[in-house]
Amino acid sequence: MLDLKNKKIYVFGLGISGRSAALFLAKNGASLIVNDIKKDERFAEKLGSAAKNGVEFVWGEHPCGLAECDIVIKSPGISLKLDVFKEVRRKNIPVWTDIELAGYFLNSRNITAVTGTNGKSTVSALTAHILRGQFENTILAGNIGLPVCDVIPLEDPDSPVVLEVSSYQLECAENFAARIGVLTNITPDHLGHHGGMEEYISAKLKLFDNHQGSCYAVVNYDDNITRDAAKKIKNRDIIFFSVSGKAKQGIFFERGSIISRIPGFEIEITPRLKIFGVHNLQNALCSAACALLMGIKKEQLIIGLESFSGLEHRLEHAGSVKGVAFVNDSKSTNVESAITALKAFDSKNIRLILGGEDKGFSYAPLKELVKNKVKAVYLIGSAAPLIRDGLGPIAEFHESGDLKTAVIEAYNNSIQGDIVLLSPACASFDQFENFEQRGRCFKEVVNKLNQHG
Ligand code: UMA
Repeated sequence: MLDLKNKKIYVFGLGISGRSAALFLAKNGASLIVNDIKKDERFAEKLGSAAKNGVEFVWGEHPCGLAECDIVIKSPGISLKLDVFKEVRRKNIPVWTDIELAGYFLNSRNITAVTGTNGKSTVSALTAHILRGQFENTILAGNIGLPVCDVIPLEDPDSPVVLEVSSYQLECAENFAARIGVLTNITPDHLGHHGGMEEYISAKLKLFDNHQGSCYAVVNYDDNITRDAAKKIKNRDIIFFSVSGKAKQGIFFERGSIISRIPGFEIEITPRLKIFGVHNLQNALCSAACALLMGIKKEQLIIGLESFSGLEHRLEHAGSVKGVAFVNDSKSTNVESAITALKAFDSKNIRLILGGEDKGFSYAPLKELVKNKVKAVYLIGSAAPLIRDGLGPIAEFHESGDLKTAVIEAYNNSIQGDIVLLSPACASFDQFENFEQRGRCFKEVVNKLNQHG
C-alpha cells in the first residue's frame, strides 16, 4: 500500500475522476495542490473541509509548481503532450491517472480490467452483473462512469472488482495490475490524443504489463488487431473468445451454444440472451470467460447472461410509436460502433441519424451497410457536410441540423415496421454536454411523439 501522508500531490484537472482522486488523497493525509481551468467554488469548499493537510487551489490555464511534487495525478482527457509535463518528466516525477493510484489500494488478484475501443462498457457491466449473482459485493467502476477512487477502500476487501479502463487511463499506468485483463477490440479512436494508431495500441497493451502469479488476457480472436496484439502479451494465459469458431483455445459460439474449452473451466451452455447482434454475442462470450475465471458456477452464469438487458444508450430500445421502433445508440461515438449497430439489425428499414462533432475519420466504411440497410439518413451537427461527402450519393439524405428535428423528420417519413436508429458515429460535444445527454434528448422526443402521436 502507498503511504500518502504528507506526500505533496498535484491533482491536475477536476473532472469527476480528478475530484474523486482529490477527495481520496485529502482524506488520506496528502498535501494537495489542485488545478482546473474552470473555477469550482463548491467543490473547493468540500475538498477544503475534507483535507487533513491543506489544499492549495490554482484556477486557470497555467499550473505552476508541478515539478515540486511527489506525484502528479492528471485527468484522463488531459494531454500528456502539454508543456507543463515536460519539466515534470525531466525530474522523473510520476504522472498517473486515477487507476494507477487506486491500484495501490486494491488487490490485483480480484481485479478484472476491461479495455478496447468498443464494447468495454457492456463487457464490464455484464461481467459485474453475472458475478453479482454469486458474489453480491462485486464492484463495477472506472471509465464506465463511477471513478475508481470513489470505491476505495472497499467495504469488503475480498470483493471482485470489475474496472472499465480507457487508453487515456492506461497510457500513464506503471504498476497497475489486474489478474484478468480484457481486450475487446481495437479500431481507430482517440488518435489525436495519442498521436497515432501505434501509440493507441501501446497504451491499451499496458494493461497486460504487470502480473503476479497466474493471470489471464481475455482477447477477441475475431479482431485482426487484437489477435495480432495478443502475440505481444507475455507471462499471461491468453484466452481467446470467438464467434467465428476459428480459434483453437478459449471460448466460442458454436451451433447456438457457448462452449468454453478454457482448461479447468470447460462448459457448454445455451442461454437465451436479451441483448442482440453479433457484437453482443462477442460481449457475452468475453464476460462469460471472465466470470468463469473468477469462479462463477455454471447455473449462475446462465442466470446472469439471460437476465442482462444491456446498457442505456447502447442499442437501447427507446419505445415504439404507431409501429415505428426507436433505438438509442448514442454511445456510438465513432464510425466502427455505427457499423456494429447497423450489423446488429436484419432489417432494411432503418432511418439512420448520423452526425455530431467529427473525429477525423473516414465515413466511407459505412457506405455498404447504409446502401443495403438504410432507407434514409438524417444528418445533424457540425460533421453533416463531411458525412454527406464521405458517403456519396448512396442514400436519401436529410439535412436535419439538430437531433429533435431529425427524430421528428424520420418519424414523419416512416411507415409501420421502420426503425429510427440514433447511431451517430460522432462525438456529441458540438450540440450536447456528452453522449448521455444526447441519448436522453432522443428519448425525450420519442416520449413526446408517443404522447402526441
Ligand atoms: N481540464 C483542465 N486543463 C486542461 C484540460 C482540461 O483543467 O488543459 C479540466 C477540465 O476543465 C475538466 C477536467 O480537466 O474539469 C477533464 O476531465 P475529463 O473529461 O478528462 O475526465 P473526467 O470528468 O474525470 O471523466 C473521466 C473520463 N473522461 C475521459 O476520459 C475524457 C470518463 O470517461 C470517466 O467516466 C470518468 O473519468 C470516471 O472514471 C468518459 C469518456 O469519454 C465517459 N471516456 C473516453 C471513452 O470512453 O472513449 C476515454
